[in-house]
Amino acid sequence: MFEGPFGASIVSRAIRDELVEITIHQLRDYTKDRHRTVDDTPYGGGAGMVMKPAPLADAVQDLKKDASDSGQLQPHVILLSPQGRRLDQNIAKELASRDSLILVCGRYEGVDERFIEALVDEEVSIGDYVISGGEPAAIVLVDAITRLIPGALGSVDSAPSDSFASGLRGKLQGPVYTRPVEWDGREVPEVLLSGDHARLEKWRNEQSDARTRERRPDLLGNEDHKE
Ligand code: 4GY
Repeated sequence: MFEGPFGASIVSRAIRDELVEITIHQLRDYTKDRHRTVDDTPYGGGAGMVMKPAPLADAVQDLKKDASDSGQLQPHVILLSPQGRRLDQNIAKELASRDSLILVCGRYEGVDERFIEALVDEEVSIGDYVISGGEPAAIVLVDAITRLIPGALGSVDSAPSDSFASGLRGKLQGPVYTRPVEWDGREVPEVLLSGDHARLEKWRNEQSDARTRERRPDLLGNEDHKE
């Protein structure tokens, strides 16, 4: 599941350039029984299966020990789950500032609560919907974090929200256009061709405001995006 997303574009370049290091671990490698069991039926009944605490705990403890043995800081342990703190750009920034993370991906109906209590530092959600496992959520989180690591974005990929001058500061981006100047009877707004920098900046800001008011009024009037 990770090969594609981590093998392409910004994340793969960041790995190549040693700006990030990502290792994948198979939970079944931390089981001790012949069938490599990672799940079991829920106590109290109910549909589906629950992830056993021991393989998860052994995996996390093993990775923490690796960190200690190599003189690194203790990793911050995150479980991707809909019960977590909702991911936004501020949380991505906060996590990007950490030395290392262990992202735990659950499956089935859930993860035994005792593992969460004992070893998970926080739960993070990528949104209010259910997906079949934590892996796609981990991929989203890794992408959001990697983009924030200095040097990870090439000159072609810009970081508008990093710039105070032209940054979006918690608002939506307005419309963008490229060539040709007329397509399918539709024209590029004249201001973009004018070369008038002050007018352009003002227009972009107005477009951004209007779109945010219309589509995401919840983003206006909260200061959460400010540093
Ligand atoms: N939404 N945000 C999410 C998710 C799958 C059962 C725990 C989400 O982050 N993760 O839906 N994850 C569940 C599946 C075990 C993870």
